[in-house]
Amino acid sequence: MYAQLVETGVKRVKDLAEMTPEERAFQERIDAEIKIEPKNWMPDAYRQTLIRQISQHAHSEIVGMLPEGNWLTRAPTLKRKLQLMAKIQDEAGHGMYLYSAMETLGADRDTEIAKLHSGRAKYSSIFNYPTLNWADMGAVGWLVDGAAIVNQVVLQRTSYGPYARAMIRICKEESFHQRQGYEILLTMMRHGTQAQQDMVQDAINRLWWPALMMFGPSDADSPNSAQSLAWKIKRMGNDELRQRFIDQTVPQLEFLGCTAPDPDLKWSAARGHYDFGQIDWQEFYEVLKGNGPCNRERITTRRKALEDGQWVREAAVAHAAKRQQKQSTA
Ligand code: FAQ
Repeated sequence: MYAQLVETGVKRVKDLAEMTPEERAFQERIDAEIKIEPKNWMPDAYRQTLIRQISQHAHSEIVGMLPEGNWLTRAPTLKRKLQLMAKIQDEAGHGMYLYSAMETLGADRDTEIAKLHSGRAKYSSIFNYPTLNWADMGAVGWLVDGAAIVNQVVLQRTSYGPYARAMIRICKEESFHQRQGYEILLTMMRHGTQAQQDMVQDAINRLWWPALMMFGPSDADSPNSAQSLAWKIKRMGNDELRQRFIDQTVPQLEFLGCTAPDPDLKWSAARGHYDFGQIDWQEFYEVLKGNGPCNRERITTRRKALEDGQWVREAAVAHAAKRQQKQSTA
């Protein structure tokens, strides 16, 4: 995969002979599958790539709470409400582990969050789509967390130690999220009315393609993949992961009794994979530019949350300072 990308010249990656002794020792450590830890020497571009990816990942977890938070007051039963609340709280926790992992690289949390709020930092495109009915809570869990797991299971082996370790815990929780989502849909399909079954199909129709976009542009168009694969930040390319997700998901789709909004989706015995249709990359890049259905709403909500919480942060700092003063005079 990595060799293919380098050959296609997507982005030229230095070979060992061109590296400085420090860079060579670093690459050899990575090639030997030894994790890079915060105090180890690392090329600045490796550090910057990780800060970019981990901060985007953290922002995605935090912004990702919003489409589901929208449904907390309308969950159909107490049990569903508790599950949804637990899931959303898990996502907040994921954001916190990831911001902490990012800080081990010397990045400042407030600075990175300010970039999100000013529209300069990216977060996953999927969270710029609305959640219109209760079946969307099932489809988000099944498709969005499902896609997130496929991507994150391989990130458990990423070369940077704190990121890899955060992923282990996150994957365990994402797997519960995926199952609760699928179970919502299965219940609606098996025991629901025709209207509820239609809601499931409608949710899948709207979220199917955006879920496939979560894996990022095709490797041939990805500016970061070749170097990130060489540094083993990424362990598999975007296309390979997308294909893996489709192959795992289609049998679950069939078991639900639903269809995908893709007339080209069919099993290819020759490839041993499902073939699928063209992704609308124009839509993807428009969402990245801030022109998705909910981009403005999401950022406005996050900014308001920061402003509304200002007095709590100030009170916590004042309380800590007072306690410290008491302790030092005791
Ligand atoms: N959305 O060269 P590549 C979740 C950007 S967590 C927005 O391929 P890279 C849990 C990319 O940043 C979901 N931007 O980039 C949950 C780059 O921009 P830049 C988040 C995207 O980094 C569930 C440019 O396009 N997961 O869902 C997207 O090597 C339910 C070129 O792309 C992660 O973040 C996109 N979909 O590969 C929470 C996993 N795709 O910075 C709540 C970790 C690409 O050069 C509810 N991240 N871009 O200007 C990764 O694995 C990678 O960063 C990729 C992108 C694969 C996302």
